[in-house]
Amino acid sequence: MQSYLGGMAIRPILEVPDPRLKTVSTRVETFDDDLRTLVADMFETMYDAPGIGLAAIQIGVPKRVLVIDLQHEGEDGEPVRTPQVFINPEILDPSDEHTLYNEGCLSVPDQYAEVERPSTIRARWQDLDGKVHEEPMDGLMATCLQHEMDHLEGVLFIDHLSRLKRQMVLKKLEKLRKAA
Ligand code: GNR
Ligand code: NI
Repeated sequence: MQSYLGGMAIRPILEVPDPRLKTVSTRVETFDDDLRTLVADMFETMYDAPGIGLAAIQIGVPKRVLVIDLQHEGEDGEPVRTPQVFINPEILDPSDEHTLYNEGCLSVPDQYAEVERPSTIRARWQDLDGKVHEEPMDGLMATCLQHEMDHLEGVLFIDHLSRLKRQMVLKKLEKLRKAA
């Protein structure tokens, strides 16, 4: 018989300047029920936020696990969910061509800035069963996957900005928090 697994949970999202966001996450070696619970919690936390991606370290778990859902509109105008899990992801063949995207991050709430990244990549990753996948990616998916992979190295989108711009973003965030 199936035992009670504890259900999914929305977990608190770490925000700057939490030092845990600078952790380099470690590879997943065991594809077990604990991993499935972590991924379920990550989806619930991401949808609740709401965001289009989440790295495990953003909920304080230093493992190389990402979830992404770019969610598109269906025929009836209702959002259609397209949940995707990336375990131990790698980026291959980043294009020489770069694109700018106005990025945000749940760990740097309500702040946005243009970040330049390779326009297209190939991604390789494992799923919840440990099976390896490889696919080309472009557009928002390429941008989002690179943003999430940065989290696994302890890097935030503001780390791609000039010192001046980064300080401006952090000052604005501080001001918003004081006003709240
Ligand atoms: O919700 C998010 N939106 C977003 C917009 C542009 C580029 C990247 C992202 S990811 C972000 C969620 C998040 O912080 N993931 O780590
Ligand atoms: Ni982020």
